Amino acid sequence: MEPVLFYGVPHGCSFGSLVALEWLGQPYRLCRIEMLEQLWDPLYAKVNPLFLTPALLLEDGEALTESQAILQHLAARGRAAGLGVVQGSREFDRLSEMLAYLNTDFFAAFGPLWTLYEKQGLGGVQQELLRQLGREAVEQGCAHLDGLLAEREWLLGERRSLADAYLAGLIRWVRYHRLFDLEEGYPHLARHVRKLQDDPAVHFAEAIERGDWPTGRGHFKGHVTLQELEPRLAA
Ligand SMILES: N[C@@H](CCC(=O)N[C@@H](CS)C(=O)NCC(=O)O)C(=O)O
Repeated sequence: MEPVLFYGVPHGCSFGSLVALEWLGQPYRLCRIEMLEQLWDPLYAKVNPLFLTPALLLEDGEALTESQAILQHLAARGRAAGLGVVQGSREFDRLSEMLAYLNTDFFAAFGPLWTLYEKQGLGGVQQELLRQLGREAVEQGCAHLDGLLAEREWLLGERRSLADAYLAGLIRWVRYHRLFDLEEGYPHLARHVRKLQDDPAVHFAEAIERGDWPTGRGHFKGHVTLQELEPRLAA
């Protein structure tokens, strides 16, 4: 069977891997994980014992976890789609560098805001502090990305890479947490986000998250449940 991406809803960072699969243009399936469910199916431990999404089930039944590893893996498969990078090349290093930045510093900037979203019973001062810490960290990240995009069409230069796909997922959290309008302080980043939002793969990923069943470019072969996948999961 084709590789299967386990993607999480709502608002998962797996969005970037969904976009990447559409850009790649090779057959794949999806398995939907409702992240707000109190107890995830214990079977998911065979996919990721940390109970996090995304994860990519490979053809041989091994699961690959961590967005950065999944996106690097997809990039290695993506030569025909113009997304491939050869390990050891400067392009590969730049992709690793950008994915690492997005997956650590930029992702973590939203941490206080997710804590605020998830934790019950916080006092007003605690809530205010978390919001302020999150907002400041995200502002810093957006300023960095805006500076890069002032001189480039895409995050890595003149052509798109899977770092842009990953950013398409994370940057939605600015609006979700009602932080600020990108158009006001970060015009280059805002331009980039508008371009990504017009991308058919981004429309496809949004439709998948909403629960519609779009066809995409024809490489998406449908959903499969965790139970259906059980015989394929490595022990
Ligand atoms: N380092 C991991 C982090 C993955 C992660 O935090 N995933 C979140 C969604 S963005 C998740 O699955 N959360 C499940 C939960 O909070 O229960 C990666 O980059 O893939």
